[in-house]
Amino acid sequence: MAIGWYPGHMAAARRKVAEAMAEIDVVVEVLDARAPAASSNPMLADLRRHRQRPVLKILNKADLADPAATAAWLAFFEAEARTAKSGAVRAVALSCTRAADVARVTRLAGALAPHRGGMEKPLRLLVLGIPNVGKSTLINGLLKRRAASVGDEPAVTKRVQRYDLADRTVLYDTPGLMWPAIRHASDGLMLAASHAIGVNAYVDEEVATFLAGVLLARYPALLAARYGCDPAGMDGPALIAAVAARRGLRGRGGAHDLERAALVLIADYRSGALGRISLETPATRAAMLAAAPGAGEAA
Ligand SMILES: Nc1nc2c(ncn2[C@@H]2O[C@H](COP(=O)(O)OP(=O)(O)OP(=O)(O)O)[C@@H](O)[C@H]2O)c(=O)[nH]1
Ligand SMILES: [Mg+2]
Repeated sequence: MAIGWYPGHMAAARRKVAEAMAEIDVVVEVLDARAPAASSNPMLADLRRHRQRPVLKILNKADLADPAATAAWLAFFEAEARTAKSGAVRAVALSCTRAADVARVTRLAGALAPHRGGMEKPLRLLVLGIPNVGKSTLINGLLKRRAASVGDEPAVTKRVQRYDLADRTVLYDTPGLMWPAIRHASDGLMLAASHAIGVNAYVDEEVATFLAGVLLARYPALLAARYGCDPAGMDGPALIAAVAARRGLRGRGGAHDLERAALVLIADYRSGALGRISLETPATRAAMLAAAPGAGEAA
């Protein structure tokens, strides 16, 4: 079943974001470094292009992502930026939970709007992205206080909120936004695995089976280290059964509790307990798009 999640507060927030777009200088789009393309909201890209605003793309949670994949994504976005027709694009990998990383953001964003940032013309930044990627964490880091609510679940922020930074910068925090229809099923699964989607909009075992497939293909050594299993020849369901066996997860009648094992696998990915993992690279994405029905995707 394809994953879709577009609750009512998001439709309302989309209108507010469209209004704010008219009054800001730079979009700061927070992406999930573990799935930078899947976490790029095409609806936000359209809003930005409509107003021709420059964008600083932050590949956030870089501490959880595979550094080699992140380097490949930065090169990919840099190449894309050279052909951008809709305002300047810069990409940077950060961890917004780290003060030193956050400290770089104002300067990077300011460089995209060199005419702004004085007493008369404050630099106005609109922080956008899908749910739970760290937008409010970034806002709090910039403000150096806990002004915005933060929490490890999607849709914590429900309204667009303005904050004034002392050094002549205006920040807008926004609710995490999804879009009405996710085009590629694997994108929905990556977003659910990465905790961007409300729990009622997906089935844990489906997400875990997809995640298991990615991990078996790309990170078998991390699986062997964490679960003491030999991943060679396993498929997704077999890995989930192996997790259940390893953790002694049994249901009534003594059978493996695959539902709890699915939750363990997802939690171990989300927390970084499995290691540093990226769910997609520019190469896996290109292969996915080439194989997709009606192949081709607007950049
Ligand atoms: N490991 C890691 N966790 C992070 C990072 N940045 C944010 N987080 C965590 O991600 C979770 C979500 O952070 P928020 O700042 O609430 O995310 P948000 O984008 O504002 O989410 P919504 O308001 O729900 O759209 C929190 O548990 C943060 O601590 C990071 O760089 N690394
Ligand atoms: Mg928030």
